[in-house]
Amino acid sequence: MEYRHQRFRLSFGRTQVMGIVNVTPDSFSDGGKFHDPAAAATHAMALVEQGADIIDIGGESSRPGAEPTTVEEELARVIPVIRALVKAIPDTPISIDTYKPLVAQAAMAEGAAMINDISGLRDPAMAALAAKSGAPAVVMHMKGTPKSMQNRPAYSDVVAEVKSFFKERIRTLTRMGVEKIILDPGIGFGKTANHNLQLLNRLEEIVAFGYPVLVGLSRKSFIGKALGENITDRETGGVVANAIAIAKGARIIRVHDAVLGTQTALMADCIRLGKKQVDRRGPTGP
Ligand code: HH2
Repeated sequence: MEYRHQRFRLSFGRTQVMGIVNVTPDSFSDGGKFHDPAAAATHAMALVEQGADIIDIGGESSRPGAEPTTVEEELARVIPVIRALVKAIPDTPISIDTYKPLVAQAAMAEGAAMINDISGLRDPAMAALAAKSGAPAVVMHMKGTPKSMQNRPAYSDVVAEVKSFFKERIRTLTRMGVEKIILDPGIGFGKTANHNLQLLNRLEEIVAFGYPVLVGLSRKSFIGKALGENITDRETGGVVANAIAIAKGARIIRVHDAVLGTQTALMADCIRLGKKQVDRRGPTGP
């Protein structure tokens, strides 16, 4: 399966690595590091150099308890970075991590080629924008909002609830003309560590919808919780979790560390496909 948009081709024969660039002062693992547009652009170029296929730019933290950012502030953070990157890395699709249609629209006017919406395109204006532009759109499941989502999240069956959310979203969005849907269970968004583990354990059930599945688990707290109280380094746990997600059918992994991410994708793809030399330089670009 592949999604073509403008000059880009996202081919899901191999796992796509999405490198995270948070242009925020308060993101949970790298807040403040790339707040300056020049630092963010340099970091994005390094991620591409290390093998990232897609760059995901976000201007508002969605960590638990985070306060929303205004449209003006979010635009001021992300637009200069997108402008710089469209020139510097024209072969790499830029994804805009926002649930605000005005931010997505401005980002796409500057050359962003993909929408990553943690609210699952619940705002009809966002769905309309995805339909009109034809851009691939990540539809993520989140229970509540970042401000409140970790206040005792409860489900009778988390996987069943996420699946019924996707069922409704797919029906509504395809009716509105959104074709290039990517599903994301939303690891850590209104979920306990056990909920996250159940979603990963039963990821095949989400893959069964027939759309590409993205997982964003990099450095999240369920890894630290699974490995023990004092763990500060969550990278090894993230590599294992991403590899298992790929084995279960995930085709995009969203990562902070592109060296580890591309090695994970390559190794997991080699085993999954039963052959070496999976072409990591295969097309996502022109
Ligand atoms: N996770 C985060 C942000 N955006 N988008 C998708 N599709 N899936 C995710 O799991 C996801 C996401 C949170 O991680 P991060 O960007 O590192 O932190 P913050 O939200 O604090 O900026």
